[in-house]
Amino acid sequence: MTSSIASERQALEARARSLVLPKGFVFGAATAAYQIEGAPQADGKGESIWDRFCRLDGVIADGSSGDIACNHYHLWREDIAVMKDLGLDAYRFSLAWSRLFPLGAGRANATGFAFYDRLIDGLLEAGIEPFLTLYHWDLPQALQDKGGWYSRETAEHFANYAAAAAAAYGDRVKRWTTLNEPWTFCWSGHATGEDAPGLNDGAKGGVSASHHALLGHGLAVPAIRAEIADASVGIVFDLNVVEAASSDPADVAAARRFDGAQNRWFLDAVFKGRYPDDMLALYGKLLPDIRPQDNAIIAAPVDYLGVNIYRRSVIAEGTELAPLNFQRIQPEGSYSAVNYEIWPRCIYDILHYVSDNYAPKAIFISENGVATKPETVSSDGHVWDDLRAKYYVDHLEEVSKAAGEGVPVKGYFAWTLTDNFEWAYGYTTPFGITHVDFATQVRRIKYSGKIFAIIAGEGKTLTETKPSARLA
Ligand code: IFM
Repeated sequence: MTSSIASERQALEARARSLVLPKGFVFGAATAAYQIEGAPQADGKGESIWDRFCRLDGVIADGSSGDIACNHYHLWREDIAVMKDLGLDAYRFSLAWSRLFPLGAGRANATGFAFYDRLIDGLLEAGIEPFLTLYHWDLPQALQDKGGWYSRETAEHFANYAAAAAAAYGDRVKRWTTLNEPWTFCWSGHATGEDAPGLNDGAKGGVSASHHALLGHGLAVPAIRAEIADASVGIVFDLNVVEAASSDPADVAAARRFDGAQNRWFLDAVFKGRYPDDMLALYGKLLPDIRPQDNAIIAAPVDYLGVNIYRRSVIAEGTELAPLNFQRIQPEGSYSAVNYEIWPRCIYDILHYVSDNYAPKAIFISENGVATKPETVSSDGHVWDDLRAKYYVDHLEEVSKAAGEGVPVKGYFAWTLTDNFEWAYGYTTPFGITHVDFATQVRRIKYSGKIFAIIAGEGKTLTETKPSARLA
């Protein structure tokens, strides 16, 4: 190692040690069932839309699937040991709906329920708080066969599944997230077909799926509360900081439409009880059947908002996804392996955007992280992912700044605990703070994980939150 690399690392570690965050701030890492569990048919699990989608030719960059992934279904104890080594306060994971209800509704699968019992008990024994997500994209295929998120019945089945999960785990799990990233699973799955179920139905598909998914969320919130009196229930959106590429009115209007589709559509529905008027007018005939009671159902009060933030979107007028009609402009800068601009300020801006416009009671950064090309273990036995290590410190400094200004940000989850199956990218763009050798399933904490452990453990200075001049 050259002396300049050594001194850069020392400087980064010093920055990690001097981060200031509010008292009680939660540090965790996040995962999703299909991306890590493997064992798609074990112990009575039913087929999910991702099990089916990955069988199609050419949809996954390296032709892979989540069939084995991190084999977390069998190696969950090893993963809890990694979390302990990282000093995590919390672990955000999702349930595979089709492990609990192989057909999505009806017959429950006791062995599927038992798997998450073991995982939750293991986390609690290790002193790690479970943050449970009900839906991270793996709809039971049997429900897809009946219309999936185009059908109102899927929303009702989702609420029943939420109630059953809450009844089973609510004595030990208090933090519940209904949906993870409806924008992505609705639009990439139904408008462009890049993700499961692979439907290419344009904006009509994205809008219809998103309304029924939000309806499912709204029905699930009271269903969870009915089972768990002290539950803290929220939803996770993938939000973008949206900027117009120029002051040309056409670009400004395109940026507004993009912000409307990705951010305001979801935030307005949950926090203001109605979809934004400009987007209702824009979607017009593409809208599904939105019934009079739906707005109130979707706006069931939540205890927190989870924000997944990966990038800013600089938008110009274009031809993508009519009637959104936009194109992405790539400003000069550095980009991750999935071509997202690395721009730490986005996390500060998005925290203010949601806090200033929607005033959620609490906000968690429920995912933030960076993809690289596949990494190798160096001769000294380490995985030196300096870019990712710096990414975390840079982004957490922005979180610290927003928290210091009074934004009620209560925690931060790294995406992701271990390298895993990155959807259409397969295993070509790892995001983990822990390296996985997929041939041997050996886990090895990367340099970024060591930096994260400094922050999560010994490093952070916790302060009482100061009221914000900006928010007062
Ligand atoms: O891997 C995904 C995750 O499933 C949802 N949020 C974005 C991550 C990185 O692309």
